[in-house]
Amino acid sequence: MILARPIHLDRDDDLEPVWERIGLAPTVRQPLLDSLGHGILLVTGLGAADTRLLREVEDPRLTVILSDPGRRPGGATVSGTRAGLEALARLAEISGRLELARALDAATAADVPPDPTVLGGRTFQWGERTHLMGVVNVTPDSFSDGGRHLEREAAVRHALSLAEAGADLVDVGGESTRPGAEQVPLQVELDRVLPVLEAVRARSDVPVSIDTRKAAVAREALRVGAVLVNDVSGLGHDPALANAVAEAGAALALMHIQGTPETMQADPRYDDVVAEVIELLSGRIDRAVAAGVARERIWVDPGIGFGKTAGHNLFLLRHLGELRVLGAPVLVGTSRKRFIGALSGGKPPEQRLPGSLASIAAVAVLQGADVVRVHDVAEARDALAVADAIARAREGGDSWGPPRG
Ligand code: HH2
Repeated sequence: MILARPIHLDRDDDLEPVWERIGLAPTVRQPLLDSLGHGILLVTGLGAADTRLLREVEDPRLTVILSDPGRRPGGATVSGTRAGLEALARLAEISGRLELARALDAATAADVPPDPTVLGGRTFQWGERTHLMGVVNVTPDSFSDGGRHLEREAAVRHALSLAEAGADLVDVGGESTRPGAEQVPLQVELDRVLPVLEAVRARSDVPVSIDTRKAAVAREALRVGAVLVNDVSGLGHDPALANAVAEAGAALALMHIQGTPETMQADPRYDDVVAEVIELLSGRIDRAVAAGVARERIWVDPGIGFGKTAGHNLFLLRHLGELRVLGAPVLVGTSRKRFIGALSGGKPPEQRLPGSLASIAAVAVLQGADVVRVHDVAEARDALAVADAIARAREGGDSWGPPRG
């Protein structure tokens, strides 16, 4: 697969207010943006014809650096103005290099927020702030809160309190997917989650997602009012899950995992973890769409801790924005995970809140995530309010001195 990833992509909204501040007319600003907006793309998976096309580029707006000639598949970095990168995509298109053209288009559009997702009565408008998915584990053995909400009323009360604290949606799960966890029989999982879903739907209008790998659980959960299926196997466990989502017109979160929860932490290995996560998710999006799921209702998740070392997790979080080439909202779950305990001196799950908040603030400032999946919604809400405000503080106003005129 040819993959073009933005290593760096200037955001137009950094430059606009500066130019407004110095009094440049809008008609002058746009051509300037086209000539100055700058990007560096990493392009991998190139065939011989794609490499040839890139070698022959003679555009003064672009610098192309190609991998060693003998390397297959080939790679390149392409840097230059936005207008130059867009012109290269058109050149690839008219030269019949359609996969390269599509990859370049996806990379240059990576800073455009995906279309909004409507879930239940709520519209999730991407790009404006980081949204919160609150975790409700109806399990005896989840790694951080196993057994606390196994009883139906405790789980329902917990879900309602997360909604009250500001969760944009709550994610109900009846099977732990912690490293080494064994599968839960279908009927046990159904008995855990269905009564909770029904009660939450009856007592709140918060959208509810079902965290399951099983099509039969997804189907029943959607029937009683869940609006999104969160599949940590990314359709790798039960392909019929996509049909259940399609039939209900529901939304689908596809997570990346290497291996299965039983085995995933044995010896996770990647040559290029970001590329491999993007490529697998891209294939799974196609699989979901082929089964009838609406493309604009699919979210993606890199699967932090699912077949990854601490180093893989950190690198993925630092480069999370590159998942934007998939054109889908990005969901990420770091809350209380093992790498956070390790980084904070070996703390157990119940002492990982400060580290968890730091991780969501970091991804919010880097603007890599649209939704973060957390156990501690009230605390996360405050952390994100601050981090999102810092990330978006580019409106001009006092920042650029006293108003003109
Ligand atoms: N992490 C867990 C479970 N589901 N879903 C998505 N989309 N992304 C994640 O990172 C993710 C997830 C693991 O956390 P938790 O539910 O608290 O633990 P357990 O699997 O032990 O129940």
